[in-house]
Amino acid sequence: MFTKIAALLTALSAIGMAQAHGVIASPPRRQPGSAFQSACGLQMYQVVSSDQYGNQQGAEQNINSETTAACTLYLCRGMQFADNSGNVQHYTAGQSVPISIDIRAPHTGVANVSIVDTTTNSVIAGPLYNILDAYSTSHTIPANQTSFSITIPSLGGACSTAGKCVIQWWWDARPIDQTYMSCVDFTQ
Ligand SMILES: [Cu+2]
Repeated sequence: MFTKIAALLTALSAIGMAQAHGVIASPPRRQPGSAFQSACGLQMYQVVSSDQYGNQQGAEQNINSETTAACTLYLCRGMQFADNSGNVQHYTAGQSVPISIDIRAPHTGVANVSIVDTTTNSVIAGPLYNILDAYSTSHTIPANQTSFSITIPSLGGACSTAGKCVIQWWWDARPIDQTYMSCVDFTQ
C-alpha cells in the first residue's frame, strides 16, 4: 500500500515537472497569496502556488464557484497587488533594468516585455523587448532570451501609484495553446 502511494506521489510530481514552464526570476515577480486565494478560490490558489511556472489555460481549468471577477488570469496570471505590496521596485525614466527569465520547459512561440496599466489591463509602453522564435524546442535557447535588459521609458506620471503598473513578461506558445505571464510591480 505504501509503495503504491509513493509511486502515485512520484507520478504526480513528474506531472508537476512536466507542467512547469517559465517565470521572471528577477526582479522579484508577483507571487500568489491570500488576496489571490480570495480572488481566485482555494483550488486555483493551490494549483498556482504549487507551480508558478504554469500556463493560463491550465489555470483556467480550476475556475469554480469561488472564482471572482478579480481573478484576472490574463493579467499577471491573476497575481494580486495586495499580496505583493512589499515587492514594489522604483525605476526612473531611462533606467536600464536587467530581466532574468527562468525556463523549466521550452515551447516554441513568441514573447515580449511591456509595461501594463493594471487598472485597464492595457499596454501603456512597449513592447520594450520582443522575442521572435521564443524558447524554441527545435534549437538551443539563445542566452538573450533568458537574460536581457529593458530601458524604462518616461511614463509621465502614469505609474506613480504602487499597484497601478507592472512590467509584464508574456510568452505565447500558439502551436500548443499555452500562454505564460509574469509581472514585476514598480513605480516611477
Ligand atoms: Cu507545456
